[in-house]
Amino acid sequence: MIQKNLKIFSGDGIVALSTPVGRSAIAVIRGSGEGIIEIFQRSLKIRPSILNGEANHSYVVDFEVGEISDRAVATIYRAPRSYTGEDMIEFSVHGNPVLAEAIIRTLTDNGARLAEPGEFTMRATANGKMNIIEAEAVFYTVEAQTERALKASRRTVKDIPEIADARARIHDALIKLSTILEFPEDDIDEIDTSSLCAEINDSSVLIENFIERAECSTPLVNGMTIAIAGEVNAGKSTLFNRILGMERAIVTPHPGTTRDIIEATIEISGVPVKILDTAGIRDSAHPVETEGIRRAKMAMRDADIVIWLIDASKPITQIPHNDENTIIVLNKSDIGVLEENFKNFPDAVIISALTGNNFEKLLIKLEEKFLKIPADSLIASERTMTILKNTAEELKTTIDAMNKNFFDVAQVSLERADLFIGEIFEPEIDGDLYDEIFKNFCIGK
Ligand SMILES: Nc1nc2c(ncn2[C@@H]2O[C@H](COP(=O)(O)OP(=O)(O)OP(=O)(O)O)[C@@H](O)[C@H]2O)c(=O)[nH]1
Ligand SMILES: [Mg+2]
Repeated sequence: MIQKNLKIFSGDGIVALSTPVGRSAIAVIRGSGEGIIEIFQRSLKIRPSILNGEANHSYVVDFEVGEISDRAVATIYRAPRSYTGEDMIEFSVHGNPVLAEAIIRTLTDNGARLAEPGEFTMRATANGKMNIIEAEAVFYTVEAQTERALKASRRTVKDIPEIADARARIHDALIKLSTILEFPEDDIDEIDTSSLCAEINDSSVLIENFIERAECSTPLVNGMTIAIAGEVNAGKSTLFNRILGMERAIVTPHPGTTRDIIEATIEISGVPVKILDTAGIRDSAHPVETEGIRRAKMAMRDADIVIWLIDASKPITQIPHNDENTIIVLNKSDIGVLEENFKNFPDAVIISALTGNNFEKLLIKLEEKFLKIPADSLIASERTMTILKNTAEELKTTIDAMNKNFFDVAQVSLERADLFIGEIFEPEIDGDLYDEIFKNFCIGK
């Protein structure tokens, strides 16, 4: 079943390389849509024929592309029992990019079209194989950089029934309320509306709970950037190396050692974190160092978190960068912290990047301040969050109106809640939705 309102999708035969481009054990070329198995059969001269291949079966076949003959495994899926809900084929060949490209070129020369990024998943959504939250979870699952992000994306799929339950309750309540309002001769005051209110309330609780658990999951998906900044010689590169657990950046006693920004990605509390080591900030006439300082300032501006490092054994010469996204760290505690630095920075974390003393405390502070993500967190896109928040808002209005016996008002807002949440389960698949969700997927997904 293909929806009428599709602008960019028509169920025609599409193909794409579904494995990464490059050399690998196997490359998988995927096809979906009307007549796709026939296109593979004809253009690749597949033997024995797979035209009558059974659904969910794989066949070892011989095929030809130009003068190349080779062997492949063809897995056949038949509509509607496939990922997209259409006829599909997955063609596994030797993982050579030249071969994969030749096959795809032959297929597109013979009537197939190159799939747009995410088009397979978009077709799955259009054909009712998955709802919007599930489709987005496909993206988050593929993109997850940490085990924690992966778990959260799969947990989200597992919890979709809660949102489906909320939707069913909203729908049910709307029908009941409309029935009540259709019979004005009955005295509404005498009608027991408490079960109706309970139903609306329950759906509201389910949705609010989902929103709350998905609210702070952005760092799990997008990761965070931490810039280590401060005066020259404060020990920034030493701290950078300690966080990484390797001698990545050059450390010397000469002030102004680091010029370029050095970047590395690690995982802290299941969050992918990009750490930047930057040039020490001071007044400098040296053009190379000046450029380094300019870049350091840009990195500080763009980072989610700044660790401003101070050599605590000396008086400071720069006013520290300090805002709600900054952690001030007094370094070189092994050679002593000046009284004035203690006094001026009472909330600072005091460490020795050289010996590692108190390093754990810095990590704990980072986690507590910026990386607090609930253990049962979910991942949802901004778009889904807006839909859910709009639904929750309408439900609140409904409950308020019900409590005041303004049943007409309640009906209008309940209707709106029903429409909002419907966008998750029966989305209008069009170019806008494609741009918002599927465009960022890999080709072949
Ligand atoms: N005693 C002591 N020395 C440290 C500590 N951290 C760094 N140092 C020393 O301080 C000097 C400068 O360290 P770096 O890590 O290069 O400092 P930086 O802030 O990156 O310096 P620039 O790149 O020049 O801005 C080196 O000699 C380090 O060994 C520390 O915790 N204790
Ligand atoms: Mg340095």
